[in-house]
Amino acid sequence: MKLYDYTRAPNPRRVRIFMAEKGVEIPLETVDLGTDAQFDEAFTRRNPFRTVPVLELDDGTHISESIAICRYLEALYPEPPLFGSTALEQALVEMWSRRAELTGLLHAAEVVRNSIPFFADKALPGVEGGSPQIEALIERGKAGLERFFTAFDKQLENSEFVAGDHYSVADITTQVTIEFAGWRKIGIPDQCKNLARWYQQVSARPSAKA
Ligand SMILES: N[C@@H](CCC(=O)N[C@@H](CS)C(=O)NCC(=O)O)C(=O)O
Repeated sequence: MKLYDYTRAPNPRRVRIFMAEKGVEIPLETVDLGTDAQFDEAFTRRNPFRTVPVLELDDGTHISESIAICRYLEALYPEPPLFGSTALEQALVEMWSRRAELTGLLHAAEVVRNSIPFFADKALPGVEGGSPQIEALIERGKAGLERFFTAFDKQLENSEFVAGDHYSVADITTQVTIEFAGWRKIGIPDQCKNLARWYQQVSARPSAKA
């Protein structure tokens, strides 16, 4: 197996953290997004959506989408379970993972991709040219992130981890979302003490270095 990766990018980081939590090592190959290597013909054959991460299997199969890759690794390496164990845990992990992606990561991407000059005309990932930045989306993304911080802070008031008592893939997406928002100096609001406590805790895990 081989993972097509780009160190700075948030989505490949989700998979690297997941691998570190599992204690799984997979060779990494960098796709340099800084020089638009995702648009190369060879990489486009691996993932027509032209995004990283992509997991290449030994039989030549390619799996993209961070959560699909994590699910595959979960099936191969079930311990420790990061998608929940019981039916209820699995449903709660799914619920909070989707909330982290849809109400967190997507808004962070809205802010970052519509404001950094490097993404001018590349505001959508994997789309080569013709996707201009839209200034209004920066404000909409910031408002979305405020709602995300507040909602996740509330959840963490009585819960050690995002989806309950156990660390899970929902924690990983939430952690990476906060890091990504930090690219534009958007931090956890002062009043979100539970979220700050949790963030300190997950950032101290060895997997945070992945
Ligand atoms: N939904 C995809 C998103 C993948 C994605 O957007 N990856 C970014 C890096 S974080 C990318 O490859 N961007 C390519 C580009 O900017 O053109 C996933 O979960 O893996």
